[in-house]
Amino acid sequence: MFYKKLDNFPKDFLWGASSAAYQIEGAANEDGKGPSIWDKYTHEKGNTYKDTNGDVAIDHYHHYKEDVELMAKMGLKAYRFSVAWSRIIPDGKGKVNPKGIEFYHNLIKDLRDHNIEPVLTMYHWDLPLNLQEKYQGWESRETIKAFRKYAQVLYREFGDEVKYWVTINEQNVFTSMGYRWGTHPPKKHDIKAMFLANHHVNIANALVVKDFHQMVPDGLIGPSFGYGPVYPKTCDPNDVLAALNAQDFNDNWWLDVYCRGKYPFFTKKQLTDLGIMPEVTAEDQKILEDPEAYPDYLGINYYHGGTVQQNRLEKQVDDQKDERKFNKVDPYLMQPKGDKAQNPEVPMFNNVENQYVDKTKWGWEIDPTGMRIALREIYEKYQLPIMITENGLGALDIVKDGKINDTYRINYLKDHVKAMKEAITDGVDLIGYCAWSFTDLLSWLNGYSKRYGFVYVDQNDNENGSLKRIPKASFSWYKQVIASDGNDE
Ligand code: BGP
Repeated sequence: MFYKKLDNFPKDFLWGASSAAYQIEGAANEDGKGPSIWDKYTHEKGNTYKDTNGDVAIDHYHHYKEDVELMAKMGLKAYRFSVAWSRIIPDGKGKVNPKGIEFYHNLIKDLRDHNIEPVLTMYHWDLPLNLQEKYQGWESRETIKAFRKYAQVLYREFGDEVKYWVTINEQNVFTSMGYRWGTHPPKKHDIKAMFLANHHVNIANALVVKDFHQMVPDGLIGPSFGYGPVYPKTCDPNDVLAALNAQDFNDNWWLDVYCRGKYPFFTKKQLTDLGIMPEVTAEDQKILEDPEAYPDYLGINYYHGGTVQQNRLEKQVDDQKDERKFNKVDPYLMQPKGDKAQNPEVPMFNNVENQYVDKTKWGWEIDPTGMRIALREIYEKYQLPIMITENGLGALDIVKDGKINDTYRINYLKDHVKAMKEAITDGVDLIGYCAWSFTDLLSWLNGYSKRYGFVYVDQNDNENGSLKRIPKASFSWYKQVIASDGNDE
């Protein structure tokens, strides 16, 4: 901080909170919903912590009215949720399921009735299973077609009711975890497949953004990207160069494509030399570079950054397979192992610990200044309004005398709210903040014990909780933040 006085948050700032369909809805087989790749994956033994799954989750499908009621009580201005593709089109590409459409109409209406701005994510990882089984999911261009059709259904149905749209959640995370690290479906260990799938997601993203601009001219659309700034371990120019490499490989690789329609030259050259760069046809390039396919704003999920050094590991990279499994080491900090083409970043940079920041119980760095740095970097590069679409603390919460006194979460969020205020004072065009998460929910790989919510939900790793909702201390704190437009944190 170097200002004596910070600017205020804008009056119309979207103070919000987030969720994702698979993590909250439950009702996995109800009202015509088809299975998704996550329904299958979580039912295979050993894939998730204590084999937890989203069959019931926190049963938001049946409790959504109560949940929206709580949002209204908190004074929430925006709520980010995702639509389950296989609720809308059960097999991913065929008939539309009216019951699925109805559910989201009801939810959106309820939000609007309570003056809560819906922020709709179209894809938060739960690909319809049929598309995976029939076409190998994102490895096939058939999935691009299916996604485009699905997006058009959403635009037609909800285009009048929803202004803020998110195309794809954390493309960097689900492609790496799914195709490279084998910890998400489709559980592959094939980096070439990862970059191919990723390229197809890029094309799908560009096409649906362009369609959106035609079909929902008054709306705003963008991806939600999991961004982390990269720090060099020392000022040794070789470490600084490693940080530049890592930023290109971890961040620009996605954001440059979304916002400029081009893969950044450095990483592209490395992947091409290793024979793992996907083919980009002239038609693809045209789709990506069409300014109508550029986002209107950027959704940024910020948890923390990373620190790197020049390569010193080439020969001694540990096998972290077991640790990776339940995400104790977080997805951004995976250390590669094995052959070169499968691990292109090894010569470019090595991930190391940052001695200046604390960590959560799950090993995630706590770095609010990194959020300010992220906002500055992104805004400087792409000059687009930014919405923080996720940020929060995963912790074990204890209920004592019917209350949850989560001061650690309040402190975490307070520091991040301050970092946003500093970024706004720096001049960043920040339009909203959706904390992760509104209620407690299913953590993809960590079950129900790693909690993020403002609202405690009595659900557990045996999946037999009462589902009772209890606002935590952080609920009252955030309510006050919102009521004071962020000036009283
Ligand atoms: C992000 C995802 C969210 C959420 C969050 C916390 O990557 O977009 O869906 O899960 O991380 O992650 P976790 O539940 O693993 O702690």
